[in-house]
Amino acid sequence: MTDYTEIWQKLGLNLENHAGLLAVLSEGYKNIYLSQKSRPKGMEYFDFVISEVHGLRIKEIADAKQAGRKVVGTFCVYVPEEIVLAADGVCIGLCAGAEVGSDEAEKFIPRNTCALIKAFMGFKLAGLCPYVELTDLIVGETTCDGKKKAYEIFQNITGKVYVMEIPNMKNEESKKLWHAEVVRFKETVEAITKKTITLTNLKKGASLVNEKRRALQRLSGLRAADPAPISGLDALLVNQVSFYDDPVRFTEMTNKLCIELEERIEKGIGVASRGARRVLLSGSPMAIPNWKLHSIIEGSGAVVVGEESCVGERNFRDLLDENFSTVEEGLKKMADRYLEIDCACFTPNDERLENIQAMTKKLRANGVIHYALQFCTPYMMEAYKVEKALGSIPFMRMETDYSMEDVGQLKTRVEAFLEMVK
Ligand code: BJ8
Repeated sequence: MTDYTEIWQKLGLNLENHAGLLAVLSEGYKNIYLSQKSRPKGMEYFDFVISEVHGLRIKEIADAKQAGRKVVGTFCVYVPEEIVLAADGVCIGLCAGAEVGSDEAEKFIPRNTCALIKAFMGFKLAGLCPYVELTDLIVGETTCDGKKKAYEIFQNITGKVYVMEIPNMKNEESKKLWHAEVVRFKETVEAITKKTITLTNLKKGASLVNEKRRALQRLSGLRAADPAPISGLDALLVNQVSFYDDPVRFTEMTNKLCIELEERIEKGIGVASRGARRVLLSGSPMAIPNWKLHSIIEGSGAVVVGEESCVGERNFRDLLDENFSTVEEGLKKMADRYLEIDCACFTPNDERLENIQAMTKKLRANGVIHYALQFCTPYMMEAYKVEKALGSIPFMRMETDYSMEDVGQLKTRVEAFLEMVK
């Protein structure tokens, strides 16, 4: 195995804690992922990516930086990746899905902050995130209150935070504001990368991101089959990796996986038996390595067939219309495309309800579990409307965080819910 200590050292990581983190991650992965039965062979690539998540991928990004490319970190699917790629930058998601560095984070932010925010602060403060260290720009957004205020503190800590103003409504005035924000972001990326975004490279960026979205849409569509050709755990992993991996390679490997899944469907091969209970998960995003709920549900004999989440459908549902003939027109279409995203931070947000209904139908889900991270007010609040919109479809809400303390309790609730779904 390659030794990456030198890179980690240069990035200023806490080597002792980092070794501990990798050991826990690798053990967890072995128990949750490698123990699954009947996995598609195409998942070997994603296993490899995880085994190298702080290794080879970090080296690739460090090499790209050496070659003069800039690295942009993001926390939200509203940030247009196309713009970063158009300027030959590297775009990476910085959300974290493990309870790490909470004590450190709680010196800056309240205890009752959602786990996702605590984790990205904690990873940085405990010296455990090579991605944050590699970034030239960290893009925040005015979505939920927790993130908005945490970015102010994160700016004090890192000195490289830039915030995009995301409106709370989708009226004409909000659209204008958001369009101006997309233009401002383009100018910021140009200034950081010292590259001009031309029509040609904007179209290239748009095409790369759309291809990635198409591959994820293809994967999502295949999960409608019964028996399900891939576990929810594996599909979640592919979605999580989409935020870190090289986009061209990721798209190629996801499409390759989809070819294998198509063959499986044709032969009737699945990860669970035909007629197994099918669950749609809806709500807050699940960043790597947050595999907790999928693992509980699939460990109870059901299969997760979709994620109505930003680490899932919300990230790839809409393509960008590539039919534009000026940079200005491209940015306008981009602003429109991103404002279609149905995050619970918006009001009203009825399109999310329609999307959940459509997904439930398309994926032939027998029940919906609404997942909200504790203290994630937008999603916790919206659960009420989701339940109403689903009518007689079995529905359960869950609120949890990244700790493992409530696993037993959640398992009992999931098992009781699955009885209803039968
Ligand atoms: S578009 S869901 S990625 S904001 S879980 S930090 S909302 S308290 S992550 Fe999100 Fe963009 Fe919306 Fe998607 Fe706040 Fe909730 Fe925590 Fe969250």
